[in-house]
Amino acid sequence: MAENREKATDQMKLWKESRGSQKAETLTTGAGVPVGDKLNLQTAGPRGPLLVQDVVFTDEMAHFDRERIPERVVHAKGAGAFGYFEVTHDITKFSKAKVFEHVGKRTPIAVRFSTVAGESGSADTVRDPRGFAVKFYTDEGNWDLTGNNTPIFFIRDAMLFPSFIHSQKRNPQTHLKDPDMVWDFWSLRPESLHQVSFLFSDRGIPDGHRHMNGYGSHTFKLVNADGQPVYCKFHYKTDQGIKNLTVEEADRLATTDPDYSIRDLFNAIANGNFPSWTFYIQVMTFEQAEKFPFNPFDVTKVWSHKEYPLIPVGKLLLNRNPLNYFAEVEQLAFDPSNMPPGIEPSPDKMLQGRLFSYPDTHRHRLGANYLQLPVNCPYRTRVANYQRDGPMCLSDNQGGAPNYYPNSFSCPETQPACLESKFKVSADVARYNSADDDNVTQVRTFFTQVLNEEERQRLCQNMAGHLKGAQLFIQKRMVKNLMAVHPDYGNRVQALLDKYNAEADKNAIRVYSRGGASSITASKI
Ligand code: HDE
Repeated sequence: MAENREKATDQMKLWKESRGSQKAETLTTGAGVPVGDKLNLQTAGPRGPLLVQDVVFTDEMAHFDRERIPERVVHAKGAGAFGYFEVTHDITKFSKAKVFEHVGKRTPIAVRFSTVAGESGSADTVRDPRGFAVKFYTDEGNWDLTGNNTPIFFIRDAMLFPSFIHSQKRNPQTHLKDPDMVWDFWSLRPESLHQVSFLFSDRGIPDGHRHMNGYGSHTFKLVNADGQPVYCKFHYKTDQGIKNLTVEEADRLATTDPDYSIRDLFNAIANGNFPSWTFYIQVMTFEQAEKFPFNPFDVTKVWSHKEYPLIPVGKLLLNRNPLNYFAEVEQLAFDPSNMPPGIEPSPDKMLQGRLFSYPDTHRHRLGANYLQLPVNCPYRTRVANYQRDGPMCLSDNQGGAPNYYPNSFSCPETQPACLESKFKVSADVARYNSADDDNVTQVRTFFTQVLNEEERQRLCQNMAGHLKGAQLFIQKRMVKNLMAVHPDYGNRVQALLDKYNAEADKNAIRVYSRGGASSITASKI
């Protein structure tokens, strides 16, 4: 059996083999001073006490005490890998970005896949959206397409994001996941219906990270060399084919192999079975956007593929595992505001909110100089600016170059060709309420046309199986929202809830008649 172990399990053995007959390195302190003994404290006599001068010990222990950095506030559990993006189709008429410069051009990429709500030790096979973030190390700086495995999102106004995430994480008192919180928020915000329906469908539990699509989700802008902009969406479709786990299999794996998706990705790449995705865009002109029947910048909705067909662009391929998880995955920092010339944000309120949040969280999590870390630095270009100093400055800090602008002493200059495209805005400043921006039409299409009968059944079962944990008034509000999508959707979920609630009542009666103190009607309050 030991002979047939998978690559991920054999990492230590393979590491040793890779060293061949090389002589063992000299063990040192963090300062590079050779260490004579790494097993025994320096003590006064065999029974102690310990001497403060044992710097071999204090150097080791003090560093150990500081090993953990804050985990990502969302998307904490993840797997990463490296590879390249290759252009297969010319889209220079839409974008001047160097990454799309010519067919055959390859740009190195880093990708991180993740679940959203769980902590960094949580199980991979939970029902949750999956993060699918791609960093392109382009000739004109990094482009981070920080997407998910769904083309849509739960909310359309960034103001709601912290509350939405709180509702999916742990109860502030019990520190437990709380179905009341989850469904209270979702049922109060019907714009989440589309994503919630996707989430409780089969695609809510992908079979590892290789068998799912990725999406930029938001509407972006592409700008060509003549300065002409169009709106666009990004899609990356798995070449491995879509595969999802059944609820039973996912539950089993959550206990037997909670790191299933990390392991699957690592082994596939280690075995030379490199996963790839075909990269497409959808394009919408500004004129089309004006006449569009709904807000084209609403991330809770998709653009019809019939009216806005997928245009092939290239391929993403992953062919290298991280050499060190902490250095290359835990410290990997994505930021939707990293956009090289030719790619710009649309007015999407969610995207605009993200432009602030990501670099802000990185400065907290990794420090002000996080962009100097090897995995984050735009190594295919040279950073030249007027930023200096800060903790953990890893570079030469731009040496003797002037640190103010303008100056008279040879300095990095701006490039007018790289100016953002101009756009007109004329509107009253206000806090616009977008809660009722048609929350049901596309969900109805999803329920009635995208899913087949068996998939609809599983969606309702999965949803009711979770919603049953919420209080009755929340269940009712949610079912009312589903009714607005389609009576069949609402009725099916209600019928299942009735069954579950009756069973719960029966169990409560049993407990009560055995002398349990809790009220039979407690679940109905
Ligand atoms: Fe994120 N999100 N998000 N998100 N998100 C983070 O950044 C945030 C949203 C996504 O593998 C955080 O580095 C706000 C949509 C991925 O490292 C944080 C809003 C989409 C990852 C953050 C959103 C995403 C994150 C947490 C609403 C899909 C993991 C740690 C305005 C299109 C990236 C971090 C990785 C991570 C904020 C909504 C995808 C806090 C404020 C929509 C894949 O900055």
